[in-house]
Amino acid sequence: MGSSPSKPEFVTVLANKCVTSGDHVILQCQANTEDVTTAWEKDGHSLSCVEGKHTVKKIGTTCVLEISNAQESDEGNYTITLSNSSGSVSCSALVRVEIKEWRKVQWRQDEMLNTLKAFNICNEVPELRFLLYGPVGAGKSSTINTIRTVFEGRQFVNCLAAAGSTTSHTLCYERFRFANEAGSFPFAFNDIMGAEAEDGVHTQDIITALKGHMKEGYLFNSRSPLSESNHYYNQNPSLSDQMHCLVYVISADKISMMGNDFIKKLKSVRETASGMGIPQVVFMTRVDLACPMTKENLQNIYIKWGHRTRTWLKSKRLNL
Ligand SMILES: Nc1nc2c(ncn2[C@@H]2O[C@H](COP(=O)(O)OP(=O)(O)OP(=O)(O)O)[C@@H](O)[C@H]2O)c(=O)[nH]1
Ligand SMILES: [Mg+2]
Repeated sequence: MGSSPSKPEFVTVLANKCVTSGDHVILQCQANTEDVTTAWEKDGHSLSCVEGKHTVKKIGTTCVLEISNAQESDEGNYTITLSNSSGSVSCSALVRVEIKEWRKVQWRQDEMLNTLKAFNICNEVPELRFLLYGPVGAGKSSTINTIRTVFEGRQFVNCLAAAGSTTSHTLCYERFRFANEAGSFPFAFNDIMGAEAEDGVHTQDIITALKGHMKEGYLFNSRSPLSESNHYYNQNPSLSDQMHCLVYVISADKISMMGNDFIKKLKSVRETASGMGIPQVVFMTRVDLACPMTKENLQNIYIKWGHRTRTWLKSKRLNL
């Protein structure tokens, strides 16, 4: 009768890897005996080896998985199980794939801020107007607070920002202007109720505001849009009542949870704004809550989250 093989054990285990897209990844460990079979898993499922992508090897007691040309889809938790008739043992490692930075950013604010502070506007409109639009709790009010803090050079928390809630904290149409000792800046930001599938701001109200028909102080009603007979309806808006830029405020940590109803609303608003020739930008908030890399350093935004968000927007045919 032959003796049983030694129970499998690890002499060395798999190590976590953090690589850049395109890199060749080698995961390897060493067993205490050659008399083992190996099985690899990714994220709890048996690894489907793809030709030209994965290479599994066992050389003596060394067990290797090679992943060529690493891409974001190769990220995950890889597990190897060593087995023989005496038992089995597993160990795992995380593979993280960083996307190469796709946008170079000038992180110092001074130059941009000085240019904006010195910005002179023509006589036809006294200020450029920005309308903020996005889901409930996306950070619209906080964005206005932040811009005001940057312009006025002191912490500002007037434009109320709410802690996590499913209904909008901002209920009233308001305009925020900024000023410092030297005078006021020719920019004004309009805060509105969050857009949600049912209880949020009515899409028609966004269009009304874009066209300059909505007067400040109007209390949003998600069930019926502002009517032409309402006191807050401006019948003859001038160029300075209209919006000059539409800012989509989107929270990075909730972007994948945005429902199709909201996407439909967003598309309809976007079509109107584009038809009016209004420039549109996306302002991404809460990026610190989106992934550990941005929490650690916000400057990682254009490595990972910016890329994911751009890909997501493209998948929804929203190339903003
Ligand atoms: N961690 C983190 N929290 C943020 C950020 N921006 C906003 N928040 C928080 O998110 C919550 C919602 O922010 P608000 O500014 O009230 O969002 P809103 O879009 O105005 O929300 P409604 O008016 O209710 O539609 C608040 O608790 C903010 O403090 C951010 O960049 N990082
Ligand atoms: Mg708000």
